[in-house]
This record gives sequence, structure tokens and C-alpha cells, in this order.
Amino acid sequence: MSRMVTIGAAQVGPIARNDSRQAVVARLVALMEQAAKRGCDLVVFPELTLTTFFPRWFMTDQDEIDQFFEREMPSPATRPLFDAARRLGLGFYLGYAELEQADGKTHRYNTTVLVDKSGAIVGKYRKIHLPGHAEHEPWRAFQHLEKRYFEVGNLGFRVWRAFGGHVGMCICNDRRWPETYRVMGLQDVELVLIGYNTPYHNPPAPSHDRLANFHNHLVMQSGAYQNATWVVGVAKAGREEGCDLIGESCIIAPTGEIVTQARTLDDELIVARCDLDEAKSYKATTFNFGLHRQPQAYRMIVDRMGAEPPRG
Ligand code: ING
Repeated sequence: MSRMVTIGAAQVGPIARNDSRQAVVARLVALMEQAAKRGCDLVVFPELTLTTFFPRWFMTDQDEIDQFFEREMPSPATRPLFDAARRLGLGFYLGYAELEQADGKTHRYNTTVLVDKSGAIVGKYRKIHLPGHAEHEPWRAFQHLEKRYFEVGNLGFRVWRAFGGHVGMCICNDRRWPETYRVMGLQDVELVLIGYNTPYHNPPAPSHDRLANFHNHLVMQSGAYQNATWVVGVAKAGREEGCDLIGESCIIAPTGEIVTQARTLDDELIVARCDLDEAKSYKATTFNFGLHRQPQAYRMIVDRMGAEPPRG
């Protein structure tokens, strides 16, 4: 038995601060048209794909900040993506900054939507692990103010029936935390979609820079293997407003193997035919959660936030 889904990872190169939504959407539609020609069922775009990665700047004017957010999805500027999905018979994962008016308050999230081949939104995720800092830290070569500009996501890590399988979503820094994959693994996820914007340089820990690409693949390959799921990681890549972002977008099998990987730092589509049933042998044996896991031994993972060293 093989449930095949052909997946396109659509890496996106630098987006300038003053690039219009229309110009960016045109690039994304071009990648969708390439994907359709290569028989894709689903295209995965990066995190915050409609604009430059604006958390790299300290801003105080809320109107200036909110220019990077979408108040509706689709909007007139993003509607061409949904039209292309329907026209091409192609679903997509799209990362964007979401501004929501709810219970009389304005909420701002780092969000992704999962859109099916009819152009309907079938799932939404709001980023839970927000890295960086909330206040201006001028010592840094660039800021990473996700804790300032976004609220922690309130939708949890969910898995949806879509594209013939069980599809989950997360965003960027989420991929570094094993809990992310395991919560979806416990929902029998078969395909995890992840967009990211990852600078080579991490100002608080420059000694880590040389390992940026290694760590990127390490965490996604581990997540794939340890939860018997496909993982698609897609970069916003290249030198964006003077900040070098890693690329190496990739599609990873449940075996943990990288099946295909991007080789540029620009708009680049990579494609793989993925058999969702390839995970079955792992789910039935090594990672048969129902047979092998011991939740009573894991309570600390939920009860304790920060590490506490042993007493004595
Ligand atoms: N970016 C980075 C990421 O987790 C980061 C933040 C960079 C964390 C380097 C640790 C080291 O890939 C986002 N947007 O989360």
C-alpha cells in the first residue's frame, strides 16, 4: 500500500523591506506554477513569506509595525495564491504575520495556514515557541524581536486530515523543540510542514554560527525519525536587508534521511514524491508509542518549565 503525495518545498530568497505584497505574491505564484508542472499536490512556503523578516528591527510606531501584518486571509493582495491553488489543483502552506481583532482586542501572531486544492483554508497554526527578546538590545548586529511583535500562539499543535494523510504544521523555532513533534506524533502525524527564517549569526552565541546549517537539519531529521513522519523544512534564504539567512530547505523521510535539498539561497523549488505509508514500519515497531512509551515517567516535561539542578 502506498499513499503518494508529491510535495514541493518552495524556498524563497530575500524579500526587501519595501517589496510590495503584489511583487512577493507574483514570485510565490511563479513557484506554484513550477510546482504544478512538476506534478505537486502541495507547496510549502517559508515562515512570514509575504514580507521581509521585520522582527530584525526595533520599531515603536504601531502603524509602522502593523504594515507587516495581514488583517484578512485571503486579502486582495493574497487572493492570487488561492486562485492559483484552485486553477492548478495545488494546496499550499503559507506563513504570514496575522493581525486579529477578537474580544475587543487586537492580537498579533506569527501564523501559517494550510490551504487545500480547492483553495479552502483547512488549518491554521500560530507560532508557540517565540525566540529572541522583547526589548531593544542595541548591542546586537540585528534584533530578533518576535517576543515583542507576536503573542504566543493559542491554537496548540494540531494535525489535520488533508492530502490523503495526517498533516501538521509548526514554524521555525518550534522545530528546535522535541515537544513540538511529539505532540503531533501523538496525533499520528505523517507529514510536518515547517517554514523558517534563520540568520546564520546568533548574536548572543556567535560560537554557534558555524553550526547553523547542521543544527537546522539535525533537529528536523531527529523530529522526523523519532516520530515516524515526513518533515518539510522551507527557508526564507539569502542576504535579506543585510542579514544572511540560511537556506538548505529540505524534504526529510520518516527514516530521517534528507530526500532532497535546496542548493541556492534564492527562490528555488525542490520536489519529492512522498509515500505516507513509508512511516508504517516505524510506527509499528521502534516508535510504536502505544506499546513502548511510559508517560508516568515523563511528568516533569509538562510540570517543570526551566531546568532545576539536583540538590545536595
Ligand atoms: N528564527 C530562528 C530559529 O529558531 C534562532 C531563531 C536562530 C534560534 C538561531 C536559535 C539559533 O531558527 C526564528 N524565526 O525562529
